[in-house]
Amino acid sequence: DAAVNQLGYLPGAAKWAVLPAAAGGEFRVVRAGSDSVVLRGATGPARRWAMSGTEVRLVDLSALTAPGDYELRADGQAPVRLRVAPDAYAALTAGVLKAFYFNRASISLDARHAGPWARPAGHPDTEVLVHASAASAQRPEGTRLSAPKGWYDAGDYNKYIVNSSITVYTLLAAYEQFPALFKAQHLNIPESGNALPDVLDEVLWNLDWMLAMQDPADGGVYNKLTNLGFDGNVMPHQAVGPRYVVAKGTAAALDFAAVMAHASRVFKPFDAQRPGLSARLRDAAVAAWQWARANPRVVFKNPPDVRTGEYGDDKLDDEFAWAAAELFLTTGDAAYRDALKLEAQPIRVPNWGDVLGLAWMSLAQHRDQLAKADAELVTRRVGDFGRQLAATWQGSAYRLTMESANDFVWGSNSQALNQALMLIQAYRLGGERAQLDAAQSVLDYVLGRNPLGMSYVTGFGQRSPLHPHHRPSEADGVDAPVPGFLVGGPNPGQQDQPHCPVRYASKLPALSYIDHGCSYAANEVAINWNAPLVYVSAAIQALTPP
Ligand code: 9MR
Repeated sequence: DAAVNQLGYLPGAAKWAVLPAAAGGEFRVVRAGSDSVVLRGATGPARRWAMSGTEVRLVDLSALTAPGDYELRADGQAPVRLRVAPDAYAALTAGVLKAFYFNRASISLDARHAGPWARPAGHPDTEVLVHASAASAQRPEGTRLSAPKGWYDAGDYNKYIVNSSITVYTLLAAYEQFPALFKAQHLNIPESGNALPDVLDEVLWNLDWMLAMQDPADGGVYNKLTNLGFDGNVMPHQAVGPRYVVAKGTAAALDFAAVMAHASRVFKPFDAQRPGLSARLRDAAVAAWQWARANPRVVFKNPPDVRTGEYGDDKLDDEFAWAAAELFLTTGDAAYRDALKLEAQPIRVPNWGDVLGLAWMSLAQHRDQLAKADAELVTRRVGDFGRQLAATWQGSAYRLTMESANDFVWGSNSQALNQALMLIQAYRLGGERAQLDAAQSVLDYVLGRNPLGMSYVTGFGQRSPLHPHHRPSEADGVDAPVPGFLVGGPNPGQQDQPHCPVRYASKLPALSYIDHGCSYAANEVAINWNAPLVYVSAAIQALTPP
């Protein structure tokens, strides 16, 4: 049957639907519940999409601009619901941001804010042990420190600096670029109604934890706060094993420096509400940077007794460049501009282990602070990258930027969304419509315009994951999963096999998915996957012409 964005489309948006090859001939769009045809045309030619191995036909429904509920009909196909609405993604942006609240450590979620997903507090993290790998003169092995709050990383209950960093950056960048949208938003979190926009309150919950992960003695930053092994399927308050801070590292210090420098700028206008916060964030950034300069190759590897997520990364050039870019923009100190070596830096789609794209993104946002030649370089490089991604989209049988098997990694949905994020940076510079339309197609893809006909966001869309790999969703006794979480998505790596007793139906990149709680390789949730969905959903809502 036809695959469409299950949350609908904005009136002025590009609107693509995908039909099976069998649906050659005419398509019709009718008003829901009637036979009155409002749009008709020929379906596109059948083309094979290598990512799913299937032949598909595209349909361009962009001419459908009047808000309303419709049905898409084609010969031999069941009718599919289609919605056009000026607020198509408002609930999504809020819901996907609210998921961060649902993943908060160290706080009980009460029914007023969490509804059926209310739960007792877990992980106070006020008595965290110093692991042997993190021991120092001032903090010997086995002594305790306090590092409460923060978000659980994913389906597990651990907190990782590297992954928190790209997550916080992406959320703060969404606010920085689209402040009006977020200022008008009401998330119904405990801080709602205070002087800060809800998104900033939510981010502060994690920033407070991150700050506590810095050793005040030397500016170094611990990689993670974790149990020794993953917990079983229990609720947070039942997961009471000892917690450790584990090894400082260069990637953690640089990611931390970048995020703190960025946050220092974003929170600056709120100095009256949070006296001293902006300066404190900046100072934390500088101290972490200095530690990294003195310790430039401390690559993190799990110590033998620690078996939780590693987020190991032995390529550190991108982290250096990102931190330098953010510190330059925050302090104006030319030494950071020199350390950045901008001309030599390539541009790529960002992910937790490759943060270079985030440097380009911040530099593009603050072109006015750059020397003329740098500003031109940024405009050209970001624009070219956007054009390249848009060209891939244009040539794709599925109208998607995900055209390489290499895109279907662990967390492929976030790879798609980070492609969209880069497209949007380019669109903001040059206003080339194909870049916005390509980003829209990515949003469509994660919301149902995909070969499985799945919206990959819990609680959103007609068919969405019911069994995400997310301990609270599995252990809370509520049928519906905790809402607003994007699952990782198709991943032919299938690293959860054979541990997960359920088999995948296919090894093809875009089909390699199962909606099962055991599937940590395709059906887990994670903060760094939700964040670019917040960003893209907000950006599309804010940027699409009416
Ligand atoms: O998102 C991470 C992915 O890029 C890695 O390939 C994978 C294996 O190392 O780990 C993923 O991150 C997981 C983390 O290690 C622990 N918490 C859950 C994360 C999402 O699955």
